[in-house]
Amino acid sequence: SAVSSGNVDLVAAQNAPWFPRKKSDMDTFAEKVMEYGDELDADHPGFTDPVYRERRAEITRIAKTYRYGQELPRIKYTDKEIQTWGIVYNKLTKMYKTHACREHQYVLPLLEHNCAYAPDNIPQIEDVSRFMKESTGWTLRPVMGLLSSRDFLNALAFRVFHSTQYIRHHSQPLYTPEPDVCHELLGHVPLYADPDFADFSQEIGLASLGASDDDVEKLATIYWFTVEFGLCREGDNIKAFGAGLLSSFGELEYCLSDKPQKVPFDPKLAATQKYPITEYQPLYFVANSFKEMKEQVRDYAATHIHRPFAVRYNALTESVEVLDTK
Ligand code: NLE
Ligand code: FE2
Repeated sequence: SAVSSGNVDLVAAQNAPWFPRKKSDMDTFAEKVMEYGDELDADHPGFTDPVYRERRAEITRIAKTYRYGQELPRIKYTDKEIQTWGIVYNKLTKMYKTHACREHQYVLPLLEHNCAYAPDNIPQIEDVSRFMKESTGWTLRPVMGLLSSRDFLNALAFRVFHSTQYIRHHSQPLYTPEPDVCHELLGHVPLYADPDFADFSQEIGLASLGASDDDVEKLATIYWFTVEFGLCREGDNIKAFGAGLLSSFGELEYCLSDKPQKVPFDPKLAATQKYPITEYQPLYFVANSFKEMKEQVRDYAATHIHRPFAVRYNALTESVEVLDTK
């Protein structure tokens, strides 16, 4: 079978939706951010606060001009922003002891030690990205807001995670429907230092390259029920590993209570499960382990995602190779 990388196109891949082949290709995502949905607009606590809106605009302008290879932008956070972070940080770190999966609990002290995670300091994504790179080869890229599912998932194939840098509105530290710096740094980042979780996430990304819109939506839904809102088994207990849970002290409490429904993780079921985006989840999937989850998603992709070509990531060249399977 033929292999191509970089800009060389194989016939089989020519009719598939475009996808990045190398890390700098993701520069094209920088300005393609989706607007907030109407739903988020109406709900957003900062929507009527002009000071907050101006600050958000300032931070997102910085993300817009970032290009691959540059140092990640450092933000000088205000006292008010640091205060919001502190409230979230103190509440969450207390709850992690009983509610977070063991991998998350293992990594957080390392982040405190290496990346200045603290109640009175919002860590800088440049420092965090360096730590991740040394742990598992993952890196961060700044992003203005929500990317399309396709762009966001495609980046995962390269072990690249898009991170916002602004913070939630101070009036609602408990829960926000949007990603913010608390969500990225406290929810997502610790898990990306875990080797099995790191592999698992990249599997979703690789499956999304050149996939149909319908398949991308299914993969995004699997991502939602694992990376964002996943629970996992630990002996006789259930713990949270989803970033949306680990960054919301409201939902973190709720998800392990007996209010929501919990079912064993099955990618085929998760792929088409409906879910709300602006309130606590009524249903969670419970995985057995990150290793098993990785196998499950790999099998799902092999049997349910139809592409006339295969892809593999070459970590030496940091590019995606396309293999002709015809
Ligand atoms: N609900 C989460 C939080 O409050 O941190 C954010 C979820 C983003 C998908
Ligand atoms: Fe997220």
